[in-house]
Amino acid sequence: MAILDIRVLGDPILRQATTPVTEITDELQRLIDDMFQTMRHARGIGLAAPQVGRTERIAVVDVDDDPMVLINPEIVQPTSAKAKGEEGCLSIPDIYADVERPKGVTVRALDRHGKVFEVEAADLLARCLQHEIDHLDGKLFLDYLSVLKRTAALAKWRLKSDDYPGYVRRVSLETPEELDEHQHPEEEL
Ligand code: GNR
Ligand code: NI
Repeated sequence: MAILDIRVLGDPILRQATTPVTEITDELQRLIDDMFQTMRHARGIGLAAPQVGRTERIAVVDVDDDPMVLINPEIVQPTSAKAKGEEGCLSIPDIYADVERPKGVTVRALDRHGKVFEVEAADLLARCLQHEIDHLDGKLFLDYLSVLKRTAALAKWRLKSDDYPGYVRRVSLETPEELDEHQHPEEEL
């Protein structure tokens, strides 16, 4: 297994739509294992393939110790009820903001064996699933912010982005302290 480099805001791969998976190869199984290892090392609750430089429509999530592989996921039904909650992204370290989204979603996907499943989720899991599916469509949580808040977030990011030459975040080299830093939201945008 391997801890993969994480692409950060500015890398064009984060804005590309992904390609649906047609065959689950051994190589994809290894990618999935590496994505879990990378997500855990970086202390994230989800990770989408473009964040590790891949264009396949694959994401992993782990909310409340329930690891889930999502291949070709789609939202089949959002709830009409909305909820606001704080989001961060491993590809935009140290930037946090409130995002309003459907409070619940039903997602259909293939598991790592290619078997179709549906998951009905609410609250944090629903938020995480929507965040990951957005990544697979080239979308980032910043896209939901008001112009004012997005501008503030981008100004803050511009200062941090010097730490990630080539839009690469080498999480394998980050110390536990540095990783924890990214877990502590500072001021609200
Ligand atoms: O670790 C993460 N936490 C998180 C918090 C609120 C909403 C979404 C997320 S996903 C994020 C990891 C990540 O960037 N996944 O793409
Ligand atoms: Ni993200």
